[in-house]
Amino acid sequence: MKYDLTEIKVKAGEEVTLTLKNAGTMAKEAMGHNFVLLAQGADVAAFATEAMANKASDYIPTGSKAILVHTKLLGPGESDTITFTVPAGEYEFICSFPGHYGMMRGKVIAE
Ligand SMILES: [Cu+2]
Repeated sequence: MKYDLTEIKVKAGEEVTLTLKNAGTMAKEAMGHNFVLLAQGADVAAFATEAMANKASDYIPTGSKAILVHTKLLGPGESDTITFTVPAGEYEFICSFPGHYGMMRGKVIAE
């Protein structure tokens, strides 16, 4: 239960393509994973708590201002590709599946 990268360096202002693949074998309901990139200054713990209450939308609180971009919630062997562009700075990312963000988190560093 971890990302293979915990620090992702990107170029500020340039489009980034990111693919998340769930290399696990457990069912999505028990061990789904996603990648949620949070706005600068977002309260990670508060966001994760809010996300936990949003099972119906795969733990993505719809309309949350804390979310810059996110992948789908992935089951074993599934993958999803997203693109995003961010200004220079550091951005935290987490997996918003309940109980995962303590282990599954990292930073996107744009420079
Ligand atoms: Cu996860």
